[in-house]
Amino acid sequence: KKLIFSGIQPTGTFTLGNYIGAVRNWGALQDQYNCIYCVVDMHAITVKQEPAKLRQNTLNSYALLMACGVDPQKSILFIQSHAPTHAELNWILGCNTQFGELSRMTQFKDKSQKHPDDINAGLFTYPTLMAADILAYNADLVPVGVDQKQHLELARNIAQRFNQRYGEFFTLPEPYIPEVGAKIMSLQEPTKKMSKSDDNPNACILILDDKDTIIRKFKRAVTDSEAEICYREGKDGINNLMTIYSCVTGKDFKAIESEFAGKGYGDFKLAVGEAVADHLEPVRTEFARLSGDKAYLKECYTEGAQKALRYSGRIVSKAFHKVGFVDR
Ligand code: AQP
Repeated sequence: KKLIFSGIQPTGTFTLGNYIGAVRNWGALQDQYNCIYCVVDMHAITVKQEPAKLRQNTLNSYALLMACGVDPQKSILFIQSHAPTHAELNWILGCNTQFGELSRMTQFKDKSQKHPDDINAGLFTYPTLMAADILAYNADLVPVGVDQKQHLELARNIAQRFNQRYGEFFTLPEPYIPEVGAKIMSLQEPTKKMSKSDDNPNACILILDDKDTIIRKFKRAVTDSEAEICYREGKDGINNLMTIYSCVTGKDFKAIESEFAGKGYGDFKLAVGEAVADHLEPVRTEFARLSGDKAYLKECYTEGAQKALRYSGRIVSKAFHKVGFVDR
């Protein structure tokens, strides 16, 4: 079986973008692949976090992944900082990454523009830690949204460089990007991706939003001045709503176009809102149940960390040996 690795930052509640582009696929892949998933708290501190909130968000994200279908009995599900192997391998990989490569990363450029008062070294080397997350397990496939494609390509380049320098060792990971929904856009600025850290609360649907909130946000979604519901270049707002509707109902664009032929944007937005809210209802219910059971969650993440450490420990020790460190 091929090995899958992916992670998500505990920077807040997941958005509908995180859910459709990445997380909901994680559960679906468990039967076909060996899966390792983690809450990447170390990545989260590349932008300022309030400690108590980060801890809470990390535990909530862990429970939320389970509520979205990740089963800790089938997959290894853990918290990144619990496996120090990631930080250890990060150092080795950082020494095999060029300053120029990191400077070209669009996420670094975007985030340093957004936080000009805190362009820290961790933000700059974020992609080497992400490469370490993946390479520490020699993962074959990495399910991500389109925005992470560039980081994944860098991870492949770093792995390749290491292999050339020290001999074949790391597997070159492939991105696993969904055909529809790999980039869900902001409801307020549909040319920008939907993001957890958007300042405008109407721009993103959080997967724990209640039904009324979800419907209200969709009603306010920015569209265009036409009146036709169809998927066409230039209709960014409608295209995004159609993508979302398609992802939660399974209907294709043709079917959606005929369903709403002759109807107005108001009707369509309401239908999308209701479909999303109904789709997310079981996630909200399961999250409420799980987050109340702290002891069980702790048992799951402790066991997850042990398995992750055992797995990555073997690979990282070999990488240390390859670069010429004395065996411990
Ligand atoms: N809008 C999106 N559409 C599809 N996929 C998305 N992902 C993120 N936004 C969208 C995918 O979700 C996974 C986890 O993302 P992350 O939390 O690790 O980092 P991110 O990409 O930085 O997500 P956010 O929501 O934009 O968070 P902030 O605002 O904190 O930076 C990834 O696989 C990502 O591709």
